Parts: sequence; structure tokens; C-alpha cells
Amino acid sequence: MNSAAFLKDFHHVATIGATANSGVDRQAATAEDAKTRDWFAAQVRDAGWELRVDGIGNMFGLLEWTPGAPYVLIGSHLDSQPLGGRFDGAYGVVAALHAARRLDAEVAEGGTAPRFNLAVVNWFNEEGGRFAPSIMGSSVFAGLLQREQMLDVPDLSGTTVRDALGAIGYLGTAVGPEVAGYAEIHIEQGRILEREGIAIGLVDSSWYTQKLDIEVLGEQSHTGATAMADRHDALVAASKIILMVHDVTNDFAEGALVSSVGQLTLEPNSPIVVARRVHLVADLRSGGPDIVKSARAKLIADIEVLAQEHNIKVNVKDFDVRPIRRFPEAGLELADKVAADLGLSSRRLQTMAGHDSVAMNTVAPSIMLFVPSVDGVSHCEREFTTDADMVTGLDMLTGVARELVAGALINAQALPAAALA
Ligand code: HGY
Ligand code: MN
Ligand code: MN
Repeated sequence: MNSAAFLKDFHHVATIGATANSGVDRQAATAEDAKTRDWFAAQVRDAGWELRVDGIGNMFGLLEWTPGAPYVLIGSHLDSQPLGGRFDGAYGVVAALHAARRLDAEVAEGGTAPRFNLAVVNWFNEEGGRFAPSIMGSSVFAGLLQREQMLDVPDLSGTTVRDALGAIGYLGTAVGPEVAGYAEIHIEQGRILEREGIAIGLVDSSWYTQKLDIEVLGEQSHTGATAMADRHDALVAASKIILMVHDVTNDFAEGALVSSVGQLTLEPNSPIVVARRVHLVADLRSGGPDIVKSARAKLIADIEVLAQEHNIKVNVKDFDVRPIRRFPEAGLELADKVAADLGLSSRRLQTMAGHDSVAMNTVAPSIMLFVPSVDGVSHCEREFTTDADMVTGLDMLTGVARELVAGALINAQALPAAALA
């Protein structure tokens, strides 16, 4: 299969939910997400593969070469952040479709069925922008999150995952395939590969990450008539907390801890009313778990002092805590060899961003690959990766998948039954 067909498909998908500044807005289970799902389903059916949609909206295109054998899964996610980039996730899904086409043609020509089958996957709600937490579909599939609980998660307007998936016709009933292994290719969303001029990143571990769910409770009053001493302004206190979340990174070595508040909701959000409630979500990440834990402890202590000073109440809850997860050494060595055989430079690196592969690595041996991001920008319309780097990554994914279906690396591992319920 030539790379022109891949590029044509990738750039077509980038037109779905396209924004004015070359980004995409295809939040999970929206009409735009549904359009890319319909496109994915058509690709699977046109290729003659079996399409399955499971109970949390994960989509699988199954290539059964060896009846009854478990499947190597390759894929990523088609949903995006609001006003996000057109490469994050979508690149990995389109590359997986084309890698599968290449291998399907090889099997047809070669006449020999590999030891394992292959499935292409589009995971539901990797991004977590509309429905928190992120990495939802793959985490349910891997048994890390409970499906029924996730189906009840509401977005800011109160629409649940169940209702949203039902509304777009992707609340499936199928059981996902039995997994023998997983591989994913993704943009780096950082600067290392670009800065060092390296073609392929081999992800060896993920960062320790957690969210803080922060509720700031003041009291409504008139912005014009209330004496300043009588105000319990939730937004003033929340503003100080937002700066605390940013400033705590200065207590550690440069780059050791990253943090931001990315989401804020304000009640009642009237220009003439002092705010009574602000809800914030803070994201803390580090390569060192103790760094996140000590930053968290400092924030909680400082917030308590702030609440007393402002005579308001602040509730802080831990949310979406993710330990460091390491990818298998044998997978890194396999990928390193595939890159060398293709004449590609590669290096190991950690991922600061979460990925479906991190969830999948808890149930099957997984390989996570990166291609360079220009300026390291992501979750932004300016996100960019060159056609040449995407095609290189497609060759890399195809080579890794070919080894995996042949049995390299894999001890067939059945998924926990609960994950398939
Ligand atoms: O959570 C993450 O890091 C991913 O971008 N959804
Ligand atoms: Mn992603
Ligand atoms: Mn993302």
C-alpha cells in the first residue's frame, strides 16, 4: 500500500470537525466524533473486516486470519480536545488502518496465516475533555474503570456518556476481542525527538499523574451594594488557588513537576453577583511520584490557610491518580530492532501525556511509539507533524505489528472477564 493513500485518508479525517485555524474539535460522542466513527466503520467494512462496537463505544476492525486465535490490537483515538490538534490520536488510528491493510495484503499474497490475528481500534474518549477521566474507553476495556460507572459520567451540561453514545448510535453491545498484544503510534507532544533529530520515540514508561478536584464555596452577594468586608468571594479565592497550582512547580527542579488548572466553572457567573462557587480541576504530573505527592501536600495545606483567611470553604478531592507504568523491555528491544532494520534513528523516552497504551499495557504486552511534534505543541490548533514523519511512523508501526502477529513478545493473555462485561 503506498503512503499516498495513507496521507489522503489522514488529511481527509482532518477535515472532519475542522476549526478555522487548522485544528479539530471532535469531543467524545459529539456529532463530529460520530462522523469520524462512521468513516472508520466504512473503512473497516470496505476492507472486508468485522466491525465491533463494545459497551463503552470502543470500535474494533477485526482481521481474522487464524480462526480462534487472540488478536494483536493496533490503534489510538479519534476524539479530540476542544479546539485541539488534528494529529493527536487520529494519526495513530489512520496509521493503524493502513498498517493493517498492508499486513492483510502480505498475508493474502504469502498464503501463510500468522500465529495471531490483528484488530484496528478506535478507543472511546481518550481525551477526557468532555467526560472525565481521560483514557476512558481503553481503561474500561482493560478493567481499570467500571463500565456502568463511566456510562453515568455527565458532561458540564448534564448529558451522560450513555446518553451521548446512544444519541450517536455507538453504544455497542459487542464483546471486544481477546488481546494478545498492543501497539500504538502517536505524536510525541514534546520537543525531544525534534530537538535531537530522531525519527522514532520508543516509550519506556509513563509519568505519575493525578488530578485535584477543587470546589471553592463562598456566598453570593451584590457586586455593587455589598461592603468589601462582608464579601465571601469564591472567585478571588479560586484565582489565588490557580496561581498556587502554577507556582508550586518552582519548589522543584526545572521540569521536574508540571501543573495547571485547565477547567473552571463559575456560579452564578453574573457580572453583578459576587461568585458563590467555583469548581477547578488541577493536573499535576512528574516523573517522580514523591514530587507530585509533596506538591499535593503543600497545596492542600496552603489552601486550608487561604480558606480561613477568606472565611470560605474549599473541598479538595484526589481524582484520576495514575502510577508510573513501565512498558516491557522485550517490546522496547523489538521496536528498536524494527527501527534499525528500517534504517530509522530511535531513542527511548518517557511519556508525560497519558495514552490508551498505558491502560492496555496493564493487560497485554504493549509497545508505544512516537513521531516528532513540531515545536512540541499539542492540544492546540497549531499542533503539527510532517507528512514525511507520519509515513515513517506508519512504516514503523507496520513493522512492529508484523512482528507481534508472528508471535514475537507475546504470551497470549486473556482479558479479565469483568473488562468484557
Ligand atoms: O490525559 C492525557 O494526558 C491525554 O492527553 N488525554
Ligand atoms: Mn492522544
Ligand atoms: Mn490528547
